[in-house]
Amino acid sequence: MRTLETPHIHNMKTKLTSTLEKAYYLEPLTPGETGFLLQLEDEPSIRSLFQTASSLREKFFGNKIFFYGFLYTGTYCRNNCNFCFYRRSNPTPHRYRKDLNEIVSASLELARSGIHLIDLTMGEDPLFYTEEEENEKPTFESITKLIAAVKEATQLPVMISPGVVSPRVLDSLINAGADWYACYQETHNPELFKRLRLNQDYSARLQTKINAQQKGLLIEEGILVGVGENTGDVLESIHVMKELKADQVRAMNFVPQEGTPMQHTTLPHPLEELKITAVMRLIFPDRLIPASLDVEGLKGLKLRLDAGANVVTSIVPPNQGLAGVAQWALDIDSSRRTIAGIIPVLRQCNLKAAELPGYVEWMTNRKKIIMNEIQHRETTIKPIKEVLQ
Ligand code: SAM
Ligand code: MD0
Ligand code: SF4
Repeated sequence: MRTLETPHIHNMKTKLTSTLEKAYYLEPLTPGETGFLLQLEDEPSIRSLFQTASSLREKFFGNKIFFYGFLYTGTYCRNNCNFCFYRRSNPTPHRYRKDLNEIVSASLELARSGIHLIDLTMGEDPLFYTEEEENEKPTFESITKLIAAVKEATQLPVMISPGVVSPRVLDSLINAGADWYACYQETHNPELFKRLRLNQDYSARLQTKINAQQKGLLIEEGILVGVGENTGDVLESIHVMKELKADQVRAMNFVPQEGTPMQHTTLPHPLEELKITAVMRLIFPDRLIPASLDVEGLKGLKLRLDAGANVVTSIVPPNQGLAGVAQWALDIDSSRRTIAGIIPVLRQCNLKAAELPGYVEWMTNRKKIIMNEIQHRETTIKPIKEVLQ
């Protein structure tokens, strides 16, 4: 039979099939193979990548999806990250500090709607640090009280995203009942980091995650996509995430923000985040990988689930003056960032909401695995170049 397929296309297809097969049977991929997948451009190949990612999710998690409620408790920040709407120098955002009662009642609303975890996220509010330095009061007291109150009211797992904090603060967060520490490096290229997170210390940020993990918190690591990285940088990030043994890993496409130095940056192609998400599922088949509503809202959910994500994040209760991060308003007050909004999309994907005990059981098992693994780990993470030598 005659075929129009050139030898080059034929080789590509063979390479794709064998790489995806390897991943499906849980054989580790080389950086070359991972880079090849990240650079796929034609639709049929990307579709095959997504199918393998979804099959791996099914292998490890069945058809069950987890839900995270998101509460941006305060939008004041001492930092000046170039990509962030809430950077100190931006006069545009509405700044607020929600009080304990408001957050507890929003948490209860989320809990009643059926979410599995409450993510308490905040800017690095200058008030937290003034307390620490000037009064030597128990640091981050307002946050620890908030964690304890939310836990008591909802009995749900709590994730906390306070930015870089000291070991002493981590201890207080744990004592208050935090289960997860989320802190995204954005990139694992220290030069690019410097340009994104102005005047912040690359190593201190990474070290806080290692400290949190050693103290028994589950950790989330993430990258920002479309901020000047290349495929090598993404490979480096995947390598560090592997070494770090992060329990939840994510990629989010950059959303340019009004009033920031990066407001005119060209938008990344929507497929970029999705390809990285799918590749993460291949490399980290047993981990949690978010489909965030904070980038494209509800309309972007199906594709993220198709790419192998298994947690819907950034579910925000409507009409309470609570903001998103990358999308401060999108789909919030129209009640589309809710479980009721999500369920029809899940149905289209043949997926279902997990039960809470299933989520708690995953966390318990993962804690056991990680405690065992990190006992035998070196405390410094070497760049991929050194590992490959
Ligand atoms: N202030 C804490 C910190 O920086 O770790 C926690 C909140 S921070 C706003 C959470 C994450 O949102 C950032 O690490 C970044 O990955 C993501 N993010 C912020 N601005 C974004 C944007 N414009 N587009 C996409 N993601 C963004
Ligand atoms: C999200 N807006 O899940 C949230 C945020 C912080 N832990 C998470 C980036 O998309
Ligand atoms: Fe502050 Fe976090 Fe935004 Fe950076 S990303 S400016 S630390 S809120």
